[in-house]
Amino acid sequence: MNLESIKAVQQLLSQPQKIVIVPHKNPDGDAVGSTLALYHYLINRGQEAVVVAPNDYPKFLKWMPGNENILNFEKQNSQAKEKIAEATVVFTLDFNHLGRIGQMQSVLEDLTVPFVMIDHHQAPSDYAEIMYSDVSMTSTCEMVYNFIEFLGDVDKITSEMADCLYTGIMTDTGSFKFRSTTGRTHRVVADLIDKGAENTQIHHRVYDTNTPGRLHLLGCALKNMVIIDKYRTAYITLSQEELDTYEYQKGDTEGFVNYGLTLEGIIFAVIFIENKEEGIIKISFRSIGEFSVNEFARAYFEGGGHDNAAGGKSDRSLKETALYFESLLENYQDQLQA
Ligand SMILES: [Mn+2]
Repeated sequence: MNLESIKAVQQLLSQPQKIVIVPHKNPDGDAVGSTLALYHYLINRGQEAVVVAPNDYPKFLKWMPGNENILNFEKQNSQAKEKIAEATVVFTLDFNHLGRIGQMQSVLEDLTVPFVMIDHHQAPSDYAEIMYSDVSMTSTCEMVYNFIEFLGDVDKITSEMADCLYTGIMTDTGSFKFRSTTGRTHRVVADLIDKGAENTQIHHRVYDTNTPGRLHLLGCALKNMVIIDKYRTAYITLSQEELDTYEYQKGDTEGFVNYGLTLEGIIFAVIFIENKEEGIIKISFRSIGEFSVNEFARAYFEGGGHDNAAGGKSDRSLKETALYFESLLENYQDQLQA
């Protein structure tokens, strides 16, 4: 974050503001953790602040301190709209394009108040007056830690904030193993533990939350896995019928895509999940090393994300999508073949 932006934030926060903090739609651990940590920080500074999430998120994220104060734009629509209408500043966290917030997009686009973006995804759009955008960062949570440090307030990080920030760094780094993880990341995490983050509890609360249905769905997903050794690729399909059979709940397929990468020699893993209600196939891409799934998702599946983790979608049927995907691999044989 450059000096000019830091000064601009300091200027904003030197006055009492009504602040709305927004994560992306289908918020993950990093989105919920970063918005709640910032929420606590701003409240502790004497600001009025509220987190408005575009929609609901999984139960394994609902233990975080301050969770009960998050407004769900879908379920508490009039209350959320009221808060947004009163806002004097909007913080958007863990996304960089207003298309990522679903029905909240048009409401936020109508605002004329300053926006502050804190985000680590590629290709930010230019809706925010103040931008802290850095694709080298593991997570928005690590950036919120930095943001608080830029403002000279690291000593004001409470155990509640530490719990939230730890969660987002942990989930966005696959428990500190993804390429973006640096020595600095570990120093931040170490400091968060010193400040009271309950690391063992957090791992347990986020990861040890399987239902029998989810484990059976995982079994089905693994059985469906197609391995294409030639291109060091593995992909999974899940049909709506299979999801229904195992009483799919929102968030149940989280992390399934990563199983492909646990196979020796596989560097590209994908999951295709049928969504009958939206009439699309939702896709997650993961890679190890140089192969950019961000570029792949952008080129063929109306998506994007990071170099090693991206999302996308398809309007074709599940079967056709998988066949189309397979046909694309030979375009990348120089990168995918061993
Ligand atoms: Mn993130």
